[in-house]
Amino acid sequence: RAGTRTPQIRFSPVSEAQRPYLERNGTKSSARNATFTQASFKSSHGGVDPPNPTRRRTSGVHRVVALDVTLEPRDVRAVGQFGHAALVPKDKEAEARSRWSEGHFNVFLSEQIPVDRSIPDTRPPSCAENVVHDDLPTTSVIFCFVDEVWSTLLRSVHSVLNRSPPHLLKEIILVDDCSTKEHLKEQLDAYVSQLPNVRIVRLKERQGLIRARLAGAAVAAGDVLTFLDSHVECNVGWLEPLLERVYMDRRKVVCPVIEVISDKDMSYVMVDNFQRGIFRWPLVFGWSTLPKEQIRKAQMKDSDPIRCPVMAGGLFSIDKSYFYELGTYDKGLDVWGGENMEISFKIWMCGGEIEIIPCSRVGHIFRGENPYKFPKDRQKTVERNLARVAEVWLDEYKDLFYGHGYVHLLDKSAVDVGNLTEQRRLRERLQCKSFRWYLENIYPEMDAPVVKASGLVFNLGTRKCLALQNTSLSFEVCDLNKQNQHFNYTWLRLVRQQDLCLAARAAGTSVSLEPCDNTKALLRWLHKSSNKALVQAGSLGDSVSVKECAPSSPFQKWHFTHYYAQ
Ligand code: UD2
Ligand code: MN
Repeated sequence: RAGTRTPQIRFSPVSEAQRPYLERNGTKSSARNATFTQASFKSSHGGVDPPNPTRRRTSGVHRVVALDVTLEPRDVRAVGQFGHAALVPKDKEAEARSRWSEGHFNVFLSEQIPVDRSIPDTRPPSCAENVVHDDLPTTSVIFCFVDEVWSTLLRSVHSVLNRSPPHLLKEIILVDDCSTKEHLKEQLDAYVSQLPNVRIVRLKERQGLIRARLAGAAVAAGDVLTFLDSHVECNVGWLEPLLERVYMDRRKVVCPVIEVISDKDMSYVMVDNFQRGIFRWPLVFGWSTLPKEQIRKAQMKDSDPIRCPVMAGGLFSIDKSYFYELGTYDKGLDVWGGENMEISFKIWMCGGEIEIIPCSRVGHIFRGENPYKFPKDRQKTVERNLARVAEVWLDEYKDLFYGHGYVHLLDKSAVDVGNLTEQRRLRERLQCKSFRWYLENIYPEMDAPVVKASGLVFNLGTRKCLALQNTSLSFEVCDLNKQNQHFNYTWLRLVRQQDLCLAARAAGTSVSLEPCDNTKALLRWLHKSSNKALVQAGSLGDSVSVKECAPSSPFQKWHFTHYYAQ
């Protein structure tokens, strides 16, 4: 049975291979002998004090070990060696194309490239001055995967084995999230049994990446958990700088710079400096360059840690006990998506920090599509995850999330976001700060007005303003000093004064006032001339009643005093 043959490992066991390398180059011994004063420590750590000696017994420090057995690759002429682009031979193009969908990247080429290929050391030169402590915590590296391409999975594992100091690598845990190809399970078992400290956890049912990671964490023995996607290549010296930050403060959650392994030619591509993880509405992750002003003010070097409002999600190290203290992930998140927002908000709002460490670099294959199946509808799954995050963490800002295209999620009869009691209780127990605090302190560049418009609501026909008298609506001479003329126009398009909102029952009736309720469509008023929508929502007429839309009528035209967003 050809399909079940165990692939041969073509290199010597890693720990053996590393030892001669270390002795040959003397890296380890000279590093250990180096001594550093407090002052020199501070200057090489971006002004950060050394760890508190009363809290930890601190030993010396050493320069990051540039451990990499692949620096002298077995086969210098191999396809994709040194992270170079690989080329599909003309006569294999059809095959390469047809195999693309197995992983949504060039699976054919991945198989040609050695699982232990060498890649360029892309660390900024100033990383050479960085030092780390001799007694760093150990880590368990957790890869969860479902139907991952074999060659890529192995390359990920080997990159960790080949480029991590063995004494810091407690183990590698592979969590198989119920992959569907049976014969690959046997193959993987056989292959892995020959590798040092690599174990497999098999899930009986598909759990999704969130709960799969938790299954890995549950059996991890290291001090620190390091999560990685299953199609990565860890670069030279990637691990120590991450562990160093966690060692300095266990509430630091740290990410390597995520570089790009091309999905087309498998080349290793370096990314720009000073990139940080951010989000845009409605909770969409993105990258953005640090504001220049900030770089200049802080006199930042390209090797200094970068504070990140949110993490990409896939690659990070976190102190294990801190991960549990934070309540890990929301276990109600399914399959894929949103968990990076959840853990990011939780970390910042509950006293932690997220950093990208430029001296730690890991390549990742960014794929255009998920190569695995979603048990339920993909879009609905991701939306539901995000709604859970918004409901627990966003406070009054959740209107921005729903208002940016997710209004339909408010229809509780159509969408079941599940029970959130436990998550809300956790937030209370940890005494986490507000989302407003997070925006003001961690991500002040984010444009997040809580309402779209506010102030007086001026009517162009009557040249008067809306006013609330007792519980009915009337026109009054505009007066900024009168609180009963002040309204908000919310992200969900409600016109609201405190708890009362304007309602459009039916054409021909007067506008009624009802308790505000984001789920009620008849409370939504659209501004600007989107005719179709206007007709649906009705409009305010001259006696504050609802009429058919007449776009040219000044009595149907309104202005708020302030507009914060379109
Ligand atoms: C990014 C993250 C990813 C995750 C995701 C949002 C990076 C580089 N990647 O998407 O880690 O945070 O955003 O959720 O930051 N997997 C399972 N079971 C599943 C689905 C996925 O084990 O049901 C595995 C998958 O094999 C892979 C990992 O989870 O190893 C992440 O999935 P992805 O690579 O499809 O996510 P990606 O990189 O598009
Ligand atoms: Mn990925």
